[in-house]
Amino acid sequence: MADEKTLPHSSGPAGGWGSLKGIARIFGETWAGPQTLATLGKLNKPKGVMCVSCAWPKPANYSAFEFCENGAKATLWEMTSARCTPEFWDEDGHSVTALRSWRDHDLEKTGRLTHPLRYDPATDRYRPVGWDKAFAEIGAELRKVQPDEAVFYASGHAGLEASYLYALLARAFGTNNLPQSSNMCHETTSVGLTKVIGSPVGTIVWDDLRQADAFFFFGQNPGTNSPRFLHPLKEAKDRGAKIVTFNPVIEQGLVSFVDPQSPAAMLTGKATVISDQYHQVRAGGDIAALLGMCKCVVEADDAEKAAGKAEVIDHGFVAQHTTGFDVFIGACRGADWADITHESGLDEAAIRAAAEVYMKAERVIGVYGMGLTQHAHGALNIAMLVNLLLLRGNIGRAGAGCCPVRGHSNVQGQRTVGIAEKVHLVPVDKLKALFGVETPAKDGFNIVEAVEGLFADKVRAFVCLGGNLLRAVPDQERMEKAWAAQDLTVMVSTKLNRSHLFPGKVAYILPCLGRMEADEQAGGRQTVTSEDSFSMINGSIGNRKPPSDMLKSELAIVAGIAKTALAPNPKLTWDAWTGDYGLVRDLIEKTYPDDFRDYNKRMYDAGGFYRGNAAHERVWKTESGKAVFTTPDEANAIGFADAPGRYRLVTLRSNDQFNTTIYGYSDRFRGIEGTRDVLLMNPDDIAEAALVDGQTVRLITDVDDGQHRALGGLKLTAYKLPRGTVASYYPECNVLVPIGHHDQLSKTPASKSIPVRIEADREAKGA
Ligand SMILES: Nc1nc2c(c(=O)[nH]1)N[C@H]1C(S)=C(S)[C@@H](COP(=O)(O)OP(=O)(O)OC[C@H]3O[C@@H](n4cnc5c(=O)[nH]c(N)nc54)[C@H](O)[C@@H]3O)O[C@H]1N2
Ligand SMILES: Nc1nc2c(c(=O)[nH]1)N[C@H]1C(S)=C(S)[C@@H](COP(=O)(O)OP(=O)(O)OC[C@H]3O[C@@H](n4cnc5c(=O)[nH]c(N)nc54)[C@H](O)[C@@H]3O)O[C@H]1N2
Ligand SMILES: [Mo]
Repeated sequence: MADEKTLPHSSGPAGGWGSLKGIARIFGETWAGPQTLATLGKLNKPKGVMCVSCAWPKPANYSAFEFCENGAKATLWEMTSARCTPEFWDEDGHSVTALRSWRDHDLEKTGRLTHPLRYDPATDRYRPVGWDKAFAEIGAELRKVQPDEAVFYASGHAGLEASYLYALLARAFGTNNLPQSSNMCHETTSVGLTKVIGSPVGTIVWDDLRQADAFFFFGQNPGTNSPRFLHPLKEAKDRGAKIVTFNPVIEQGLVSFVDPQSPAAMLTGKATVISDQYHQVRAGGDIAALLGMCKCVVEADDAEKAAGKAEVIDHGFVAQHTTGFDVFIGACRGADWADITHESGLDEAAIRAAAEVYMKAERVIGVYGMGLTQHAHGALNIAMLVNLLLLRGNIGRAGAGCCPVRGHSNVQGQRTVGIAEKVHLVPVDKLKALFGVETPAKDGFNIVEAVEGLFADKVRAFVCLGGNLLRAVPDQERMEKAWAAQDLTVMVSTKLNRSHLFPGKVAYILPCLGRMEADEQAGGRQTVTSEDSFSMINGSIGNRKPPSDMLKSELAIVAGIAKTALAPNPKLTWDAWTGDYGLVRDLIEKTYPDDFRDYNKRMYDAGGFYRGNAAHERVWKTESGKAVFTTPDEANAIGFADAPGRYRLVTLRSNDQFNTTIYGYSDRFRGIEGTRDVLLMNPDDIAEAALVDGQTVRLITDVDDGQHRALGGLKLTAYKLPRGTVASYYPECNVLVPIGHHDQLSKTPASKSIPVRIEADREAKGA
């Protein structure tokens, strides 16, 4: 192994002064104005604004500044003083085709969109258009296609009110084609976790964090993606809890943290060590690592019982609450350490050490993210983590449970209120009774099916409530061609992005208010609500002056489209709903009475109100009515065979991005500065492949399906990674992901292990 000191590394702990510098740089670049500080001060507090970044919960006992480095960046990025006005399209070099060579960062940096825009094929530019004209044409175009030829996508951002109406619009139009960003993300949880514990969402709440004795992190990166999580983790460490991490990449937020809200810590620079153990598992190796840990628990239980001592497995819980136990522990006993260590890339002692922490802890929380969900056998990854938790009854009791950390600020909530492609998730009878709307009997498309539908010419119209779908999905190059062949594309957006640059035959960009902005309607200033990772519902009131007086709220845009696309129905009172979102909340409460009791009254409760979760109460809404032990039928999660020269590519988020929104080129926690065009690789792998650190390489997808997928211009960078695992950034790598490479159960694209080959890139500049 090369000298570790020469490898890129973090410039310091997570949080600390580095995070303040990160915020200050975006502040300088966007010049969001001095009022910004007042807005930041209101973030995530009752009657304030709920952060537009991630879905991490808001504590009831909030501190003076209840935001993090990346929440502040997202806020400043949205509040930028830059404007992308209609004049932008008059400038030289600003044709739609020319803009395709722009970087994601530069497209969004043009600022907030100010006017509704219609694509003009004659000049290859977008031109301003009035709202009424836009709605009239969008409605007319939608009515020309068959209901199932239209798709209504949502990125997990819009509030519960707009989302509920969006789902209603699609169903009244005649389709369940309601894919959502979570189809690329935690769909594995929605399907996989439901299969084993009957819950599509996490089971823990804020109090559980305070009581847990140990946290096990699998493939979730709090330092970058949910930084406010670091505060309860620091508190946990201060009271002696243990943290064990499994991740192929050393992520600084899981190594150490300086609380930027603590003057003492900031002045002394005293960092809290986060992970007591850090295991660099191979990409896709968690099934084996978890099997090894379970094996240790089963063996320890056998030994203690033989010695007449207390049991290690919670047999009372297992007997009362679970199925599949006997077969599963048989598989644990029979598992071979040579296989476990080969597949996980970890040695036996490391796995035994992790199991020791697990067995000593009274209350354990299992945390996970994209490192488990975005694999060909992602659902099995989740089932294996659940196996470990179930062995000692670590679900549905105080201080214990399963914690999938969700993505967008309302991604979970959109699913709760009906943005779902599967009919069995829809309260069909309620929609009929309330609106006379018949839900179509056929399941709609998820993302993978919608993309396949585009390739097969079965999708003719696409409406996007937020997001940057063309940049986020697999097989990006094929997708761009298919996308532009549609009859209609409609994007409800705040900023310009690559998805706008492949307009359909009729194409609109509809600019909307951000959550920070005052949303004034006939009934006065409106509140929107969202649901976080702990199933808490919070109200959010924007107070900033909108960047243009031409903007409409997301809800008003949904209503505008509905009024022209749907046949008149006196029960669909779009204007009244637009005037008063409280009426929409009443409808949500009527549709989902158990979840949203006293919705309008409780939405400003400190920390939000709890929607409840059956698994949290040990009620298992699975087929058998029990929690399920799953015996693994796969040795790893990758879904392809290993072969010489074939690597497992992990696609990463940097600390300077929110999904396809690229704030800048500083991934300071990983020591990568000034570029995103890198391929991280173990130094011994570099040597074995006869490559050289620093040279320019090209990745080729190693799948034999008749498609050629390649990405060049990447600077090879020696990095501390497990052998055979390489890493590069998302979304740049999406040209490499085959649409058919996804979780077997949920169809979540397998973005965390893509089979690739690596070649020297002789075409690249400077190669
Ligand atoms: N600032 C910021 N915040 C965000 C986002 C953002 O882009 N920027 N995105 C939001 C969204 S939509 C989401 S879904 C979440 C995503 O948040 P996360 O779930 O944290 O997602 P990633 O950063 O993609 O990947 C998580 C980790 O998985 C690890 N990993 C990769 N493969 C494996 C594996 O096989 N096993 C294990 N154990 N680990 C593996 C990676 O090294 C990485 O550290 O964050 C949300 N919050
Ligand atoms: N290879 C690879 N691919 C991935 C992933 C990965 O880890 N690796 N992660 C996947 C995941 S987890 C996700 S969630 C998807 C993300 O996919 P998307 O959700 O589709 O993408 P975002 O980048 O979040 O969308 C950014 C755009 O949203 C718009 N926007 C921002 N704020 C608002 C708002 O308030 N309202 C509206 N209407 N629009 C707004 C802006 O125009 C901005 O350009 O990508 C997935 N793709
Ligand atoms: Mo996500």
